[in-house]
Formats: sequence, C-alpha cells, structure tokens
Amino acid sequence: MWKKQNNSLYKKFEFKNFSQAFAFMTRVALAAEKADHHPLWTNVYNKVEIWLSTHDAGDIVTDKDKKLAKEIDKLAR
Ligand code: H2B
Repeated sequence: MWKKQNNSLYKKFEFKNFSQAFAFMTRVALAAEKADHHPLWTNVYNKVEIWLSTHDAGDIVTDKDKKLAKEIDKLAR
C-alpha cells in the first residue's frame, strides 16, 4: 500500500535479491522517463523505497504521482 508521507506517496518494495530489485528499478526508470515523472528512491540490496511527488506543482501529490504509483505496482509483479 502506498502511504502519504511528507507530501509524497511512499512505498517500500522487497525482492529476493539485488538483481531482482535492480531489474525492477530499470523497469520503473523507463516508465518514469516516458512519463517525464521521476521518483525519489533508495535501494539497499533487495529493498527499494520510493517517494512520489510533483515538484512542478510545489512538491505535492498530484494525479501524475497516483498514475505512476499504479504503474509501478504493475512493474513489481
Ligand atoms: N518528476 C517528478 N516526480 N516531479 C516533477 O515535477 C517532475 C519530475 N518534473 N520529472 C519534470 C521532471 C520537470 O522537472 C522536467 C523539466 O520536465
């Protein structure tokens, strides 16, 4: 579940290993670039944490974030 955290949508994803986590990040990177909407994220080994907000709108959550969040959920499967 995505949570509201500091004016952003936040979710933590966990994978089997680094390779799976990074493959996921690669898929997200391509989707983000296509949408011109880029995540703030961290990765340590098999964990990826993501925060989505719209800087252009003053660092708040907009429909762009909700849309990308839905897409990211699909890419995590
Ligand atoms: N990503 C996110 N998360 N929010 C934005 O407002 C945003 C972005 N704006 N990626 C885009 C790029 C903008 O800065 C460029 C100039 O298109």
